[in-house]
Formats: sequence, structure tokens, C-alpha cells
Amino acid sequence: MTQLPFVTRIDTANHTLEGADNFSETRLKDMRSLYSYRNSNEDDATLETIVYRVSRKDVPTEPGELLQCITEILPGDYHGEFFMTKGHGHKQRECTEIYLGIAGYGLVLMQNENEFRFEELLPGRAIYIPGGWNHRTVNIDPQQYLLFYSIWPANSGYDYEAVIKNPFQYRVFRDTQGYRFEER
Ligand code: S6P
Ligand code: ZN
Repeated sequence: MTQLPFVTRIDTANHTLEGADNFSETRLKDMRSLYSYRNSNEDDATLETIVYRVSRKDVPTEPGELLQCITEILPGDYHGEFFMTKGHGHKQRECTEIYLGIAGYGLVLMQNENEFRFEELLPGRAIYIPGGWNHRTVNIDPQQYLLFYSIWPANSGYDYEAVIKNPFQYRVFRDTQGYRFEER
């Protein structure tokens, strides 16, 4: 037990976790293959578009410790498919996670083998993602960023291959009704 007590704070003005020590930005070029649209001649400005940012508070990656982060998914879509996270499973499959909506309107897609579920992510709504369920978040408000807080075991690890080997059964597109699912 090397971790001493500490405090973080959700900074709703800056869309970050105050006290975070790890920041990342994911651009379209980093995740293009996850979208349905295929065009090898995409222009550079589009590829540089930031899709989401994560600020994470790190602790020792030991059993018993908890990681926390704030994710901000910007509003937008790539050829109709809403901005989303890459999605992943946890390397330690049994590790669970909780997402708490802070601002905006999103969907959390969850998939365990062939079973697909989704939940709306709204301010104050907490979604429990059990171990073994791959998860991806989609911002379905075309006008506003989506902000949510996550907390999960520090020894979980990230398995990005999991959602390539077993892709989510549904994609989420912009629609006159708001959004629509498309089956792969
Ligand atoms: C970590 C947790 C979130 C995501 C973040 C970005 O277990 O699920 O912090 O890492 O929302 O998503 P992704 O799929 O790019 O890691
Ligand atoms: Zn996770």
C-alpha cells in the first residue's frame, strides 16, 4: 500500500479531472478504421480533428487501487457516424467499471461475446459495466460535448484488440430523429 489519501475534483469549466497526471487526445486519424466510412483520400484537416480527450489520475496499478478519469467526447460525426471512443475490454476480464454522466447526452454500448446492451449516459446517471463487457461511449448530441467520470480497478489494463476481434454489433448514426442504430 503505497498510495496516500488524496482528492480530485471534476472541473466542469475545463472538462477535466483536477489533479490528473495523464492526458490524452484521440484524433480521427487514430481511430479511422473503427468507423464504417472508407476513403483512403481523406483530407488532412479532417484527420486531425480531435474526437475525445481523457484526463486520468494515476495510482499504482496494483489490486485494490482505483483509477479515475474524465472523458470529454466532442460533438460531431464522421460521415454520419457519431463521435465515439475507440472502446475496449479490460485485460483482467473480471474488472468492472462505473461511468457517471456529468454533462451532455451519450450512449454507452456494451457487449459481452454476442450479447449487446446500451444505456443512456446523462448527468447524474451511473452505469455499471460488469467484468467481461467491452464498452464504448458515443456522443449523440450534435451540438454539445459529452462529459463523464469513470472509476475502475487500477490493475484492469486496456484490451483494444477485444473490440477489433469482436466488434460492437451496432453503430450509432446521426438521424432526423436524433440518432439511429445500424447493425453491422
Ligand atoms: C477506462 C474507461 C475510460 C476510457 C475512456 C476512453 O477503463 O473505460 O476511461 O478509457 O473513456 O475510451 P477508450 O476506449 O479510448 O479507452
Ligand atoms: Zn474501461
